[in-house]
Amino acid sequence: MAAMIEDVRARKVFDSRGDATIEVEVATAEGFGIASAPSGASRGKAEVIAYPPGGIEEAIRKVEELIAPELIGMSADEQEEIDGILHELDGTDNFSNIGGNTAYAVSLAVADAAANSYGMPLFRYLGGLLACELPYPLGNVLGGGRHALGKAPDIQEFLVLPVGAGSFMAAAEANIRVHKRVRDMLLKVDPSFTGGRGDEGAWAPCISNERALEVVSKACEEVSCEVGFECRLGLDMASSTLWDPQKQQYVYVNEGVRRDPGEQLDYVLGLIEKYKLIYIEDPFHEEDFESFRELTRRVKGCLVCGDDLFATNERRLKVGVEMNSGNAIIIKVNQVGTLTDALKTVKLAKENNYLPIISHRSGETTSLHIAHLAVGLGCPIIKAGVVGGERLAKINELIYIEEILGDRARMAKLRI
Ligand code: 2PG
Ligand code: MG
Repeated sequence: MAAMIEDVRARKVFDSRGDATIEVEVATAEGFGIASAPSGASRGKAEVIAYPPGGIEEAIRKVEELIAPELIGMSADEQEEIDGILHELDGTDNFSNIGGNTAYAVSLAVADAAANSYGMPLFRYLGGLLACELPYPLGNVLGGGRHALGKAPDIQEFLVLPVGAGSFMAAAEANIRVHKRVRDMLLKVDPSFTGGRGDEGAWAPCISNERALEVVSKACEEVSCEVGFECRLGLDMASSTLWDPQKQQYVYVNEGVRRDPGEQLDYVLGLIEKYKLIYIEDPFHEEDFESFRELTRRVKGCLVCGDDLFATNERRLKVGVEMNSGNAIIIKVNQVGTLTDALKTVKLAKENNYLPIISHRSGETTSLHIAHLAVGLGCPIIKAGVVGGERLAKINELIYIEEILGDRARMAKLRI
């Protein structure tokens, strides 16, 4: 049995913020797999708990003493069973016992090991021979919020989506061009700009939200003309980080503005119209399914995406589907813990015309898995950042996947 699990090990490594994270290695009879967990700075309340009470050390112990003995002797292609065992061993509904990041690293390392044991790239193992569609990269070029310090914008991410690109390579190049153009423009509008960047490699200047929107939208326009296809603007407002539940207001600290839910809706509608936004993520806080529904009803040609709102959780997406809240969903596997859980959410999303967007986290390692998940699971968009080694690891892997798919490679269909 090529994929029979012979050993499972865990260790502490570091992510792009320099924070400790867990890495798991799975050895099989004829291969191996390895995965390390990313981590978020703007985490949703509905996400699973990242680590057990004793932190990473306890997580490592649990992999070696509790999880490894159960998995050894199983086949790494029994993904669903293995993910089920992780749930059983944990015994809670939020992975607070073994840790969601522990579950994530084991689950992904198992999938990685199965693919490797059968001599297949992970995307093909997951998606079969028909998995030939490359995602559009949604790239963070300017940002603030929890991902930066000082007087950077309150809005967490200003993003570019190169919707007209004919190939992944062209799309990646366009995003890099916009990122560079934004820097050149910032040098003119922010005298204090030092070239500082936030956690995901996006520029973090001391300018207002509105000025940032003007800069990025102009950069998108210029680059669109140069490359000959459309690059559009999007935002991740990460609104749960702005929301003050006591006052029932969104607090834009640097801008010095507070907005109640009605004003927030008007503000967001105004931004979508003025800047022709193609994408808006978490425009409202994570419990406000109603405002998501209202916005989705009132806009055309814009993806209204839930990140903290759904937390990659099938149950929460079901609520969204019933209420028509949003039309796109961020998929971050470590928000739910295992690959099987995330697959169920992706399936439900597709059945209900929610566009699934596979996503990195603000704290990343150089793990490549999300590049493979995008193609293997058929996610038409990947949110992976534009520059920085841990971001480009995913982009470069997709360039490689595009190459090995050769003539069969094509860009995903975007129905927006
Ligand atoms: C987000 C992410 C990634 P974090 O809000 O979408 O961009 O941030 O990983 O900090 O949750
Ligand atoms: Mg988000």
